[in-house]
Amino acid sequence: MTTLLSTWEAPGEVAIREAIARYKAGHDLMTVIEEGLSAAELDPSLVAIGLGSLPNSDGEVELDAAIMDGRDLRAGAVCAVRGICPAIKIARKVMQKTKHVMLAGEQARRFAIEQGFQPQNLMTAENIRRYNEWRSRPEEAEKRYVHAVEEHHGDTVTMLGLQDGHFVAGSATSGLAWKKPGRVGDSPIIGAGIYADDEVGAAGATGYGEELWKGMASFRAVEGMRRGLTPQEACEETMRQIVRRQPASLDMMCVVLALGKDGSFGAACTNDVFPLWVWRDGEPTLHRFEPIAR
Ligand code: SD4
Repeated sequence: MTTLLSTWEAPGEVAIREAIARYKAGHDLMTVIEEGLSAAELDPSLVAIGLGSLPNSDGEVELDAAIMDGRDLRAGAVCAVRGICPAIKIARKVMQKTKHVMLAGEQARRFAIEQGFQPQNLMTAENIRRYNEWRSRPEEAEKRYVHAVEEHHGDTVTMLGLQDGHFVAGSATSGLAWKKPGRVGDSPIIGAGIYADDEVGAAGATGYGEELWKGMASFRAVEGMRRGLTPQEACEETMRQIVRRQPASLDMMCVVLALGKDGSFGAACTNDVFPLWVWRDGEPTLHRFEPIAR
């Protein structure tokens, strides 16, 4: 039995459709997730992941990505990488070719080039236009971006996959738009943005990374399932804990999602409706989760 999950309506659909195609072509689960995320990163029309995504306050796109293998807890991640895409493929290379979990910034870029990745300009006419607009009216433009997230154009793609008892989790993002250069969110952090353990299940997070990281959202949700909670219960417990200890997260979009051994899934969010793509067979379906009660 195979189940794939992918976050957010527009980028999640690009990712899950590519992942399904790779699955049908016979690829292993990690490649399925990697290629799904890569497709979203390489699509310049998606303004918040990979090529053409919204840059930091210097006008530079900085990418974060991570992948984790539930079989043996191997993981690879990169953060704050400039000018190379897709970051998820660099993350997988970190896992495969080094003894480390994460490489950062300029040295991650250097590693990627050593591995044969080509540097490229990740700014497109559209994200230059948005950046210039933000620079000219920072407060207004920032508000509009926050509105865009609320309208479900969410950015980070977090994918969870289950195949015959084996889990893989992956994430790719350019982080928050207009972030401080060098800022890293939850997405590439194992335990915060993703976690996978074949003993239990997998979980991921998306939304305001500082809150999700402080709350260790993904690890907490997996550990909830280890204690016997369903994925939905584990996500709700995680989000309630985050809200209890970090009340400001109620007013931000914070999401945790989880996938259990029986293929059941769940998600819990604050502030707004969260769209999640789910595929088992046939066409992927979009599920919408209401924010937890205040
Ligand atoms: C971050 N968690 O960098 C990411 C952003 C995100 O939907 O998930 N946006 O904080």
